[in-house]
Amino acid sequence: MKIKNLLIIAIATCISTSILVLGSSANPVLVTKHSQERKVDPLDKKIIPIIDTEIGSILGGAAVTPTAFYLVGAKETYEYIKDKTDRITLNSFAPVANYEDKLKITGFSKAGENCENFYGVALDKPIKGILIGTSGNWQPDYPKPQDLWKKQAGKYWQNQTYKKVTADFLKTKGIGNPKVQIIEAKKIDFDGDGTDEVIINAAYFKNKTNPFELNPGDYHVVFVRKIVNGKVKDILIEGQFANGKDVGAVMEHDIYAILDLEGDGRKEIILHSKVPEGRWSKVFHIEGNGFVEVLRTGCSA
Ligand SMILES: [Ca+2]
Ligand SMILES: [Ca+2]
Repeated sequence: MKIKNLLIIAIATCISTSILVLGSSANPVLVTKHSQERKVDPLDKKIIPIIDTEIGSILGGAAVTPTAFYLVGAKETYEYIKDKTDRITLNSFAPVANYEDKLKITGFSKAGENCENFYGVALDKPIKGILIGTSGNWQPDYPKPQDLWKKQAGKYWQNQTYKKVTADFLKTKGIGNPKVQIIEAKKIDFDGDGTDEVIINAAYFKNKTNPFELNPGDYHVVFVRKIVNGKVKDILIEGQFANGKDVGAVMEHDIYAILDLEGDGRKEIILHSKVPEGRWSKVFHIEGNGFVEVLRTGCSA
């Protein structure tokens, strides 16, 4: 059985465990793995590039071998694709999926001094979004996240239940009397267990005129509310809390995309984060009942 078929079966059956044994013992075993800059079996491996054109860089890659598929970092992806660009075609997968628009890589650019995992990419068309190589033979055919509240300048979600949930979570992070401002909220089944999770993005900054200084009570938080063993659990994705201990500049996050980047049936969160003089794209992967950052690219001034 070809790896292409294996991938399709894996996605169609929405695997929820990390190991899927297909058919009899004579058939291959499909294993999924996740970690950053992972050690890789080089045998017959191919790496499907994942590019974030908002940042203008390789975000990482989906590595496919006869026995595994998993995410790898930008450096490893760049090394693999740098002399194969004529054979690579990309589709836009998020925020708007557009399978018709085929894109080609026309060149690479060097990173500036204050960049992390930055491998700049030039394309033949000016498209904004997350692009994935088409040779992975999977499509993110999951239901799109349901927008409970869409981002609107100066307007916040007034749902009393989720305002209380957010306030209670902020209190656990040392924000005693939080001013709750929910910027965006989405519902989706991240891990394919049949139950939706809710992701909340909330922030309050008393005074943004000096973005290098936080005031007590300032915060920005992205968290996921998930049912774990019949009980709700709030899981921190990214956060900054001016609670007397955590200091820093104003940092803002956008839930840029929710997408299964490597086709293992679990959706990754792609956050865009910015500080006054820098911005990053970060990928968080659901692992058990938590989320771990697995990829990051970006630069500061
Ligand atoms: Ca779920
Ligand atoms: Ca995934």
